[in-house]
Amino acid sequence: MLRILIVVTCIKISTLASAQSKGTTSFDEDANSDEPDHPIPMESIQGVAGQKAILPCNIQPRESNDAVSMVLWFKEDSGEPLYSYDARSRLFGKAKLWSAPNFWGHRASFRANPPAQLTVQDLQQSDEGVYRCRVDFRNSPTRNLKVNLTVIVPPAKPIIYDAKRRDMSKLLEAYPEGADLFLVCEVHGGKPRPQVSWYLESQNIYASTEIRETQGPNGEINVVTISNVTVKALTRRQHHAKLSCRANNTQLAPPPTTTIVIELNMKPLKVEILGKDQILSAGKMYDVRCQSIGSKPAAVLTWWKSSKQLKGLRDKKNDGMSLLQFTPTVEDEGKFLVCRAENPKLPEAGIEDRWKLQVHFAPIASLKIGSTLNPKNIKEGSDVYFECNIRANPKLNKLAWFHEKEQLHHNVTAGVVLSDHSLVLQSITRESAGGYTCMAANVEGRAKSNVVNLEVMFAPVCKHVLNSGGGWRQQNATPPPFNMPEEVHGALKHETISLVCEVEASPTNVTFHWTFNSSGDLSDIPSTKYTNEGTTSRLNYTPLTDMDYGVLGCWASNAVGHSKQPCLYQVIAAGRPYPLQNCTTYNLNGSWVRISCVEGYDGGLPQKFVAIVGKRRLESPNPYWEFQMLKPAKVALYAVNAKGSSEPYSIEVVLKGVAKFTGESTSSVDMSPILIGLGGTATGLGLIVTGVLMALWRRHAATPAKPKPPQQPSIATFAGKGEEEDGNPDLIPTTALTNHLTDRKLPRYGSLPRRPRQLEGREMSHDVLEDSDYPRASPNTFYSLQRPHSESISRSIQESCI
Ligand SMILES: *[C@@H]1O[C@H](CO)[C@@H](O)[C@H](O)[C@H]1NC(C)=O
Ligand SMILES: *[C@@H]1O[C@H](CO)[C@@H](O)[C@H](O)[C@H]1NC(C)=O
Ligand SMILES: *[C@@H]1O[C@H](CO)[C@@H](O)[C@H](O)[C@H]1NC(C)=O
Ligand SMILES: *[C@@H]1O[C@H](CO)[C@@H](O)[C@H](O)[C@H]1NC(C)=O
Ligand SMILES: *[C@@H]1O[C@H](CO)[C@@H](O)[C@H](O)[C@H]1NC(C)=O
Ligand SMILES: *[C@@H]1O[C@H](CO)[C@@H](O)[C@H](O)[C@H]1NC(C)=O
Ligand SMILES: *[C@@H]1O[C@H](CO)[C@@H](O)[C@H](O)[C@H]1NC(C)=O
Ligand SMILES: CC(=O)N[C@H]1CO[C@H](CO)[C@@H](O)[C@@H]1O
Repeated sequence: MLRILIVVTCIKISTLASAQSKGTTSFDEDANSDEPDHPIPMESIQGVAGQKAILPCNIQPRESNDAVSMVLWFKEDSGEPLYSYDARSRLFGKAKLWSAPNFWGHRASFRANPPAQLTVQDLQQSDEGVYRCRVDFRNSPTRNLKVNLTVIVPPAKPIIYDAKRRDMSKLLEAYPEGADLFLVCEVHGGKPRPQVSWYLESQNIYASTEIRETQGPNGEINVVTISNVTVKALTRRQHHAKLSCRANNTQLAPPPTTTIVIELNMKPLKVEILGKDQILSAGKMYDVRCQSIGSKPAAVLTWWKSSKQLKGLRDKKNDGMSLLQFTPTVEDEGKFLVCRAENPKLPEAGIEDRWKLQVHFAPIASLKIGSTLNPKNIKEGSDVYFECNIRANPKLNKLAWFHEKEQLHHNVTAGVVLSDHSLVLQSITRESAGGYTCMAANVEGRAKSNVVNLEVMFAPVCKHVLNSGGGWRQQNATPPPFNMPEEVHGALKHETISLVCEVEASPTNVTFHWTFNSSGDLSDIPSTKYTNEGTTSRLNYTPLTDMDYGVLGCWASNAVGHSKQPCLYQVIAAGRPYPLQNCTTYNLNGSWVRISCVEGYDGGLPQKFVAIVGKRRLESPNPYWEFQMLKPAKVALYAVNAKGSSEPYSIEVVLKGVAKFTGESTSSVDMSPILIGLGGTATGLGLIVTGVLMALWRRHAATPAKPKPPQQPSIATFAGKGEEEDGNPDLIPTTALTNHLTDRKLPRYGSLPRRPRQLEGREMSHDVLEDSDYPRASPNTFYSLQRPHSESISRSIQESCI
């Protein structure tokens, strides 16, 4: 209603205005616009298909008192009106509107209010064309106006394909960082043909465009505008950037646009092992972490050590983090622990962080003998050195050397030189042999090396030397320079004694030879006389003449050399001791008895004394006894040495008074069973020998020159016998015996104050039982043992001595 009022007002005003300017307006010419000389003015109008278009038409009358009576719309040159505005009815504002139903129909509507225009809704392509608007006035001539309507058809929504012609709007594919992105945008239709352009975010990027026309199934022509774009070397800044394809063919409507979001796979930017500054201790477990950033999808972290992969634990909370439980070993010192970050989608773009491990550990020492030395050929006197090879971190603060359990100290005078990591031993001795170790220590701990056994080769040395016995010590003298005659062996002529020579040597392959030194003359013993076994040589020696008594030397040699000194054995003429003499007994008090005797010749060897009282056996170093007796009894007294026992001295002990000396020395026959019972070592052979000896004795006894009582052996006896036997070589020279008896020494051999070890060792088994081997007769018999014809006897004596 309001609008109508306004329209009415306007028309009144315009009517007034046109009345005032009547006759002066230029519209006069326009009134005859139908004429060909006056072309009809034309206005160009664009409209977008589907939207509305506004077709202007000036219906203003030229004169104010004039008014529009009718407006008609025509298309092109057609005479049929499409639309009409009929204001011929008097009521202004009640004009009649009509639209050709087979053309615009309801889509068109005319507005008379200035600016007068025809609005066409839902524009269609067929609406395009040149329209004429004819305005009829009441008074003025008719006016014609043209409108050239262009219908713009917007293109279809662009479709973006990738190189494989996959529709990118339906695909979410990630591109590797750095790759070139190639995309195709296809736009169907559009009139006029659209301009297809690409935008990265808001920035236009150049893209080539082409147009293809294809024929549809119904013969229609489809136009496709194609634009290819290449985004070179995608950078991580372009991750999630919007890339759009726009198809623009008009300003009147927003251009159809398709946008995709760039998805990138990005390589890790940084990887870092945390806590690389720490120093590790071998054998301890550490948690080592590695962190990586910048990768999409999250980097896979792997651990490596010397191109060997270690198993790490993936941190579940944080994808870019990995934990390694690492226990370094000694070997890891100086090695690199590597953490590698890799994008599984971009395997070639892995990056690493390296950690040079510093592993501290207790030293590891390994000892070896000097490399220039042949450990199998080290001789006494040579110089050796050992090298202690040490691995340690941190540095050592101590290095010590040990020989067996004993620590070695630097001592140049003792030939022990410690330098750096080596030990030098100068001019080694046998004692240097044994196990060597080095021991190293640092803050992490200490460690001993392996044991290196040093073998020292040395020339043979006698195993038993006098020096160890200490005989010289008792004399408070200086030690002998080397091997003194260690063993004194007594032997009768034709008696074979066994001398055992044992040496220490390295290597133990030893050869022996024996020499005999008599009065400074050295002679070799034929090798048939001795047998060698390992480091032992056994010589069976039988002195035949006086010249055969002397010092035997045993010489040994091995690969290193000869023994410096021989092992010496003194062989002296020796036999069983002489019987005791002048024994007396004293009844001390009650049952206590003392017996003392004068000792006879010891046979050349140390002797001891034995009293047999009933079943008791009383030993004494001196011919002196004190013991208890309950009733009177016979007592047998013997002197004993390594060769055997003397004839017994029998005495009847009477209590309360001085005993009566029976002088019976043959009572040993009665004693014999007792002695057997005591000793138990008599052999059948011994008894047989006894028998043989008895027979021999009888034969001797038959000879006229035997007047001396058997219990009274004397020098004269020996001398007389010696003369009788007429230089019999078996006899000990009188002079020698005299010497024996006078000072109990063998000056010629320097008989020793101590008792030979060998004898001491055998002492206990050596008792008066050997009487069974002993001839029950005078000392003559004793010496007759030395006769050559009694070799078997000699042997049996020897056997019993062993
Ligand atoms: C109408 O306009 C179009 C484009 O704007 C043009 O091509 C055509 O020639 C015009 N028609 C006339 C009759 O001027
Ligand atoms: C665009 O890419 C397509 C498919 O790769 C190709 O066939 C076409 O020739 C390209 N056009 C231009 C103008 O590069
Ligand atoms: C769209 O195209 C028209 C010409 O067809 C041009 O004038 C206009 O600037 C374009 N608009 C855009 C946003 O490209
Ligand atoms: C060095 O060795 C010599 C000989 O073995 C010894 O007498 C001396 O005491 C040693 N010196 C030291 C400092 O041990
Ligand atoms: C040492 O003795 C062994 C066997 O007992 C023998 O094989 C080796 O050859 C000997 N070596 C020497 C140097 O005599
Ligand atoms: C042999 O004995 C004499 C003295 O009895 C001695 O001077 C000499 O050194 C000895 N010879 C050897 C090689 O033992
Ligand atoms: C043993 O006694 C006799 C007679 O009493 C005596 O002549 C002799 O010298 C004594 N013998 C010893 C070695 O004392
Ligand atoms: C009872 C007594 O006087 N006994 C002594 C007898 O003599 C021996 C040896 O002198 C002593 O040992 C006893 O004590």
